[in-house]
Amino acid sequence: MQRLHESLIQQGLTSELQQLILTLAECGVEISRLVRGGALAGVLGVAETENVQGETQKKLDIIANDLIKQKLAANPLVKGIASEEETEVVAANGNGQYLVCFDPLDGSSNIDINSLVGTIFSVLPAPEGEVNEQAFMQPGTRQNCACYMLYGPATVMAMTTGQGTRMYSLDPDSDEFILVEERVEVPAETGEFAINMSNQRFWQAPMQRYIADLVQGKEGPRGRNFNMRWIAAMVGDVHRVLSRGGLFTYPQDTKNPTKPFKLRLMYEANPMSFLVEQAGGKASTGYERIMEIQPDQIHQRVAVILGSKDEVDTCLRYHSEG
Ligand code: AFP
Ligand code: FBP
Repeated sequence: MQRLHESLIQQGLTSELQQLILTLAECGVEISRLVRGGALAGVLGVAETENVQGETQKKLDIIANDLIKQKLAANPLVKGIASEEETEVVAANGNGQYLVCFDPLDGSSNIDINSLVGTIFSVLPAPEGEVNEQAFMQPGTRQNCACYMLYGPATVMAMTTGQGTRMYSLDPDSDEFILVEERVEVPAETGEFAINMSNQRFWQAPMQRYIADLVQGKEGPRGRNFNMRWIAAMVGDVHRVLSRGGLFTYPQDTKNPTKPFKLRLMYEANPMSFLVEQAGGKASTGYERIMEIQPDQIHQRVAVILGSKDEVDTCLRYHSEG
């Protein structure tokens, strides 16, 4: 049985990166506790509404955001942070070596139905000079570490520093993450896909054709049946992909003409792409590798197609055909 800190030492990471990852893990342990507490912990409900005691309730995503901000700011290695819940990037410690981007509670609409949610982190090297949005404008290939915590029947953490993807499970007795899979491998082939089918009429032509062929199953050009799953929390869907393969996509759509993409590059698409690629999978927008995108805004959104390599390649073939 290997504990997280032992596994970080075994990977030969610098003591700084080890320390930072331990701080990220601590955030996961505390948010896990809050999620498990549910209504009893007073964390459900709408921000700024009053609970039965007349106290102001905060939504769990705001509580999780504040908790992570405090923990990261208290770690001298962190120079700046960017969160889904913060409009601007936040400066932390002037001499820090790392920038941390995060989604404090991914899939937060699931919280009120007691379903899967998680936290996603992406760690970048901090450049010299001031912490401003420009400092974060680095492609995903520059990430030092990516990880997510999934608060499900068990709390798990997937983590990569570029030496494969490892899976840990939280021991509820000791509150420690224990290594459960040293080398996660996403099978190249799959019979499972994940997409929000209710957006079908808004997709572009290549995705329309690709999904239509999957849904035809044995009788269609693919010649076999496919199963569909949708958790409505990217952490849950990506965790399934890492566990047993699959293709997950949130493609471009025209549902909201001012918002053609849903998922965020810096703290959703990039870290998940790093985790999936390090497990032998693939991640693309349909036209380019996600991790090679040069960002120009901290909250920018992208199309995401990721998962089992051969299936992603098949989907990309539909895109290359126009
Ligand atoms: P099990 O009894 O085998 O768990 O199946 C029940 C169930 O999981 C149900 O809870 C779901 O709504 C449904 O099956 C999912 O079915 P699909 O596999 O067709 O999505
Ligand atoms: P939020 O950042 O608002 O939580 O949106 C992200 C997300 O929840 C993803 O985790 C998930 O894949 C997707 O949105 C679900 O979208 P939909 O509401 O279309 O099912």
